[in-house]
Amino acid sequence: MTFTSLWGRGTVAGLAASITILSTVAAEAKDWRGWNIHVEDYPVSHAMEAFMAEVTEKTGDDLKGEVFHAGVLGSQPDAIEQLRLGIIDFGVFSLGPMGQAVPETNVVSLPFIFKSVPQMHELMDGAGGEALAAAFEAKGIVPLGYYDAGARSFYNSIKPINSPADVAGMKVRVMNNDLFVGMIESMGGNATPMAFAEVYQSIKTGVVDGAENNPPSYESTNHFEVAQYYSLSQHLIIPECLCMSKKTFDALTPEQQDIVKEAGRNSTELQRKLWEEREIASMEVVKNGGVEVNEIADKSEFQAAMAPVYESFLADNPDMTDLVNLFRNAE
Ligand code: BDP
Repeated sequence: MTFTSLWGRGTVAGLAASITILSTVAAEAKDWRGWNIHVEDYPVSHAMEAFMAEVTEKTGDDLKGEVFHAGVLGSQPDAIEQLRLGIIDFGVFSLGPMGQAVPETNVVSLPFIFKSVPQMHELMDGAGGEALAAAFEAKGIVPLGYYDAGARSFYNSIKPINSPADVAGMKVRVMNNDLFVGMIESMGGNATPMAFAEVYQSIKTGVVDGAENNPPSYESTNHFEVAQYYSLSQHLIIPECLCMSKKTFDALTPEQQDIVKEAGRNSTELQRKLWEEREIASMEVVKNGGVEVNEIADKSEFQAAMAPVYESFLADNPDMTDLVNLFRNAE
């Protein structure tokens, strides 16, 4: 007996075979898609690869996936939405742009909220991370660990920045989040929210005068070639999360979930080690590349100038006062 199927004419036996093949494919877990904005040779990238490899190995190849580096799966705000929908299964996200999707995470994007990077780790591994967990979950995101992203400082193509007055009149690129626009405006600068991938050209062509980032990102993107003044204001210490889509996570067995959590912890530990090494290496690269680096020993002028960012944030989000205080008042 013959019949016409979607695939053309065939036999009943052939149809049965096709159905078997289709159902076998459907029963197998789909390959995970990992989103990463950074180039392949970067602490985040190596740690994400290690995470996926550990999960695959410990689940006996049941869970497999690929990390897509260099933002090829889309910009960060888009990728966060895709993570929530389960189109992207995991990724490493700065909590800067995360604030648009999970507003509570905005507290870590307040300038100078952390006293130091070690304090950031302590808080995110403990009370701070716990306080944000439910907010993430409500938005369909499961944080598995907090990576290091050091401290962000200003760089530009015009002059060294020593005080907030030096930022006045400058066109500064910021990540997508109104908080950062407010931060630049509080110093009299003009903020331009823009995707990471567009910053190099924008500085080169004078669309913006500069931006702000940590040493590894300043170096790995070659922004230092077009913005040769790096002023160590260290105004933002923003953690990054290794995050999974709740859709993907919830579909796992309890054993698989444990493996994923453990791999998340291990990859976080690895990333923090790689980060320390890369920060030092990146500073060497930019200095050798002709960058003029200036320290800003006393940051109190910057702290004072950015105080209005807190005021307007608390005025807009009175319900987050306790959360802000939890971070701000921590020792
Ligand atoms: C880097 C972060 C990355 C951000 C980028 C930016 O690791 O997630 O997208 O800064 O400035 O430090 O956009």
